[in-house]
Parts: sequence; structure tokens; C-alpha cells
Amino acid sequence: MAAEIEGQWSEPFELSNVAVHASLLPNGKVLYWGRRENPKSTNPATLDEQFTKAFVWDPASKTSVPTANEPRGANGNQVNLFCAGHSFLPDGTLLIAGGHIKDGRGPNAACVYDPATNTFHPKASLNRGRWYPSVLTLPDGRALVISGSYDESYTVNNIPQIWPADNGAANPSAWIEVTDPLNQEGPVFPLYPRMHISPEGRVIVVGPLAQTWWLDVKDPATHLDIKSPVTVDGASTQAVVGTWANAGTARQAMFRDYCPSVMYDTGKIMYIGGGLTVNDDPAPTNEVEFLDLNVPGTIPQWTMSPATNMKVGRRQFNATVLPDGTVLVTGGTKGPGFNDLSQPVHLSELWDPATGRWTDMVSESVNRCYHSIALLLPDGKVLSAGGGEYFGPGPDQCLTNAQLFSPPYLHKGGSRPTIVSAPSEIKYGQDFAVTVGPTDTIDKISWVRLSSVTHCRNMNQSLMFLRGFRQSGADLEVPAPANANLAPPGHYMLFVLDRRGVPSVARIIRIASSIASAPGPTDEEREREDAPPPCVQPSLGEHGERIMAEQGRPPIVVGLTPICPYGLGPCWGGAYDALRGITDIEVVCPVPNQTDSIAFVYPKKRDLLPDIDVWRRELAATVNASYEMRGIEITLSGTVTGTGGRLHLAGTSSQSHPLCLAPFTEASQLKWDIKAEAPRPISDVEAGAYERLSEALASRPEGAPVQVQVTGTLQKSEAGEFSLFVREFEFLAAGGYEL
Ligand SMILES: [Cu+2]
Repeated sequence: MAAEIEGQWSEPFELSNVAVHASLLPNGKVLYWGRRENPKSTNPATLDEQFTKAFVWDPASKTSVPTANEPRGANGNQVNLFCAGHSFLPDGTLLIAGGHIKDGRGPNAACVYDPATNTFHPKASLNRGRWYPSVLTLPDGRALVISGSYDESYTVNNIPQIWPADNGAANPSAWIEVTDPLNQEGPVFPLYPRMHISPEGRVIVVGPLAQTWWLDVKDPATHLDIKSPVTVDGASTQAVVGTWANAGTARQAMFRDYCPSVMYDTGKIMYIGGGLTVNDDPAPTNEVEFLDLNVPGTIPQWTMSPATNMKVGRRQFNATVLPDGTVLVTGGTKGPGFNDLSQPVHLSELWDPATGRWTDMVSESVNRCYHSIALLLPDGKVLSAGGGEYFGPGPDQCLTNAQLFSPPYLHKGGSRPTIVSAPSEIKYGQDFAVTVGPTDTIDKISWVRLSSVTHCRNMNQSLMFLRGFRQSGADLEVPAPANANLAPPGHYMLFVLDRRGVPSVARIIRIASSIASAPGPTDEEREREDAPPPCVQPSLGEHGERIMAEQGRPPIVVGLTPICPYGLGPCWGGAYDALRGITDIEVVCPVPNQTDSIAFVYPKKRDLLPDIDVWRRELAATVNASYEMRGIEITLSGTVTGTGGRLHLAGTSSQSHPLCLAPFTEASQLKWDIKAEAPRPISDVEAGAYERLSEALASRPEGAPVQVQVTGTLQKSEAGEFSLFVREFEFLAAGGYEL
């Protein structure tokens, strides 16, 4: 078929590394970096190198040059920016937060890349490390960083931060704390949250969680930061910034990870594919959900329909908004599991907002799955690159190549409209003059933010149309975006399109901000940076300890296996949300045990015998097949009796008849080794617990009840009978016979 209908891919060509991270710079070139210096190395130690070799690719010459220096943190140490988050600041520098020490353990470093000098510069350190954080540029030109994990248990850094603190503050280079969402009944956000700015200036978090959340940073009346008081150590009160609110809408396709969300027009968001579906063959979805934030006075609701679904379900893919407002998806895998390279999707699809339908584009020649990128270039083509660079695939799947997609609009014949002149900088709410080619009739003008993309997540992508322009001959009078909520300050591509939808080559234009970029730390500040700044709010780990102490009762332990290969820690946000949605559960400890892949919950009713079938169903209702519930361990108190050679537990409040007890075996072990995909070995003490209890019962004086607290795995037979596989027990003195 003709390229006019289905576009065209260039031949693959080589970059200087695997483009896991890529950003379109204000100079029209592309900054990119991978995981390590030699992506073809088979030495696993190289996966954790502690430096970054970044490159700048020039679309004109198709060549890459290294950056002039390598990034460092405020303490002067080199930093690996693999797994960082990044977004452009108003001055065109790229703010980069976090990175990689080990899988799960991000550094607390932050830096900027300055395209004018091709150099990295350190900025003040973050509160804790961040591996897989998201960064979003706010309407006031500051940057918000959320999530990312800080240790090898993948504990999420749940305290977001904003940089710089305040343009007028004494130490403008400092980060400030944003309210921990857990303090306002919010979630533990999963890694790389999907976020956008709404037309009225709020932050909206649309995924991967099903539930949508708002963050208000500024008071709309005063335009000052909202200060939320936080009680520290039960006594003094300090203020942190921002207020979280449940948006009152959830995506109907529920928890969907490793997929993109796109703001494809003012206040219009689409959340595309991802996650896994619930059926016998869990595969990523082809569903696409839409949220329109433009209707004032109503609570926006997600919608979806079979008519607007992609042809192919996929995850680990990219979505790129094109100058005509269409959205291109490229790459990904359609197989079950985290990143099934045996079922890659090479077909590209293009979504048209006018019809709501997807059209098949030509297929790319190579896999673009986990750790791939795609971004829009000023010439209207899309750069698709990368993939690989994690434990698992061989060097042949660590892809240093790239391909360029020319959308159908570049194959319509005739000439493209041209921008002859345009200002390099404009101001909010003011018209600006653009000169186009003498025969160009302009139908639309689009304003596309420069991409900054990694892990299916383009943190800096948005498109709006500059509507209401006037053309007189070759002269256009174009209204600038009315305010910074619609287009945060910084650099954008201006495209003019003719009636056929053919775009010009873009001009990159800056829209001014009232805020200047803050300077980096002074030498004196740098010396203090070895210790991260103290946090006002507790870490996730501290939260967990407090909740367990407050409860003062044994938790129910839930064995959960995530589909993601790194374990429960990095996939915890979705599980936490889903466990909170289970009817029987009152409280979920916000920290899981990464080592044994278990979570801790507290039921509404004491002595509850959870029905695991119900719990599994209710879990899947929120997170689809993203986690498997392996089993449940409970702790019950009661009287042990022996009938027919078997022990029973009686007298617990929730049971009408005694519960069968049984010996603990490896089959009933909940603790799970995710790497070995097997239960952890059980100890002799655990294996002998039932026997010891039985002996105790035999040795008791005639008629004396044995009061015990029993902990073990609960199993439900097909007939609906419960058994408890005794892992440990403790004698209770009260009311019974003390052994
Ligand atoms: Cu990664």
C-alpha cells in the first residue's frame, strides 16, 4: 500500500548506545543515553556501572557526538542516569532526577543538561534516592518529581518534591517536600506515574493505578503554594506543599502498567493499552481510555468503547502525538507477562481524533519493547529506538539501532507548507506574527512540547492547537497559549498545517516564564550534600512500622507474586491499592516484604477466615492479572482439641465449627523466592510445629483445655472446608492450662 496511507519506515541505522532515555532538545537535536558503556557486554557487572555516557544525535547528519562532560551529583560523584526521570525547565535545560545504583536503588542525585554548552551540571540532592521517578514541569516553571525507589527492596520514595523551592527564597536551589499522598488517604504511587497538567493548572495522575488523583500545588485564588501542615513526632507541626484529592473517577480497564498516556489536545488525555487482562491467557489490553478535563463544574469521567480500541493489545510500547493531533503507537509486546520478546508487535497504529479510529501503519523491522523510546522530531518524523538492557535478553536484544517513521502526511505529494519566519520567544496571551510560504494556506497550527521519554513514559509531551489565528497573504497573526496551565513555560515546536493536514517543518519557540532557572549549589552547599536533606515526613518504611505498632495484633500475611520480574517492591503501588479495595480488609501495611514477596493486611473482623477465592476475585477487579495471590497466612487464638487423630482449633469467634489443623509443609509455604520461582525452604522448627502441638495436647492433664495462638497458611478445600497448616504456635495462659 502506498506510504500516503500507511506511512513509511526508514532502514534501521545505528546510534552510539541503546536509547533507553531520549529528549528532543531546543536546538532540534536528541539527547540520549542507555544503561552502560558497552551494551553488548555479557559481563553482568557492567549493568551497574556508576557513570553515564550520553550522546547527542543530530537528525540532519544522522550522527551522534558524546556530551562534553559526564553527569555528577552534588557530592561530586559520577551518576548513572539510567532509570532517571526528566523534564524540560523553562530555560531549555533538562532536569534529570535520580538514576541507577542497583536495580531498585536510585541515587538521590539531580542534575541538569544544558544544550547550549552540551554539559551536565549538578543540582541539589533529592530527599532520598529515586529509581523510576516521573518528573513533570509545572505551570510556574518548577518541576515536580514523584515516586522512584530508594533501596534494593524497591521501597518507593513516597514523598514528592518540587524544584526549585521558590524563586525568591534564600536558597533557591533547594527542593521542597510535597505532601505524602498517604497522609491524605492517597495511594503509594507505582514507579514512573503517568501525570499531566490540567487546563486549570492542577496535576492529574492518571496511571498506572486505576484511580485518578489530583494534586493541587497552587491556591487558585492567591497563586501561592498551598501549605499542608504535617505533624512531626506527634508534636511540632511543619508545612509541606500541596493537597491530594481523589478525582472521583477510575479507569474502567483498571490498573494498567508499562503503557503510555498522552495529552493529545488541550485537557484531553488518552491512556493506551498496557497491563494484563484477566483470562486464561493474560495478555496486554488493546483498550484505550479517554478523559476530557474541559467541562467545568463536572467531575470528568473516563470513557472507553470497543470502537476506539487498538487492533493489537500491547505493553512496553510508545505513543507519540503528531503535529496534526493524531497519535502514533509503535512497538511493544502482545504476549503475556512483563516483556514477552517472543510476541513483539511490529505493526504501528495511528489514531485519528476526528474519527476516534485506529489505522494500520507499516510495520517496523525490529523489536521495540522494554526500554525503547519514540519521539517526534521537528521535521514531522518519529524517531523510534532502543530496547533491552535488563537481566534476561542477550546482547542481540539490546538494540543500539533506530528507525525513522514518516507518517502518511509526508507522502501526500506536492510541497509542504513552510514557516519563513517566526519569533524565537513569545508571551502568554499575546498574538505573534508568523510568515509562511507565499502559496501556503494554513488550516491549523499546532504547538507541541518537546518530548522527553523513557519506559513508555513521555514526561514532557503534550499538544495543543493555536486556534483563532488569522491569515492575510503569507502573514499569520497567531494567538499564543492563553496561560501557563495550557502550556507550561519552555520550548515548543510550532507547526503550521495545510488543508490536507501536511505539516511544515517546526520552528522551536520558547514561551516565557516569570521564573528563572535557579543556580546550582555553591561549593559550600556541595560539601553539605553528602547527607541528604532531612525529610519532614516519614519514609514509607517508617509509615509501615507505625501502622504495625498501632494495630498491635498479628497481621494477615498475603503471598503475592507480581508479573513484573523485579519483585513485589517495584510493583507494589498497584497491589497496595488493590488490597485496600478488598471488602474484608481494613488496613494495609504500606510496605511489603520484597524478599519473601508477601504483604501484611489487617481485617475489619478479628478471627476472620478469609475466603481466598473472594480475595483473589476482588484483587483482580482492580489490578487484572498483574499479581497472583499465592495464599494467606492467619493467626488465630482458640482451644486445641484432638479428634480422630487430627487436631482442631475451636473457640475462635468467627467459626461455627472447629478448624482442621495440619502439618506445615513446603507446599503450604507462603514465602516465595521470585528469582527461583519457588517457595523458600521451610525450617525444621516449622515442619515440626504440628507434631509438638500434638505432643503437648497428649501430655496435658485430663480435661484441661490447651489455649494457643496458632499461625499458619489457610487453605480452602473444594468442598469449602478450611484447614490451617500450622507454621508456629504459642501457648496462652489465660483461662487454660499452662504447659
Ligand atoms: Cu528500566
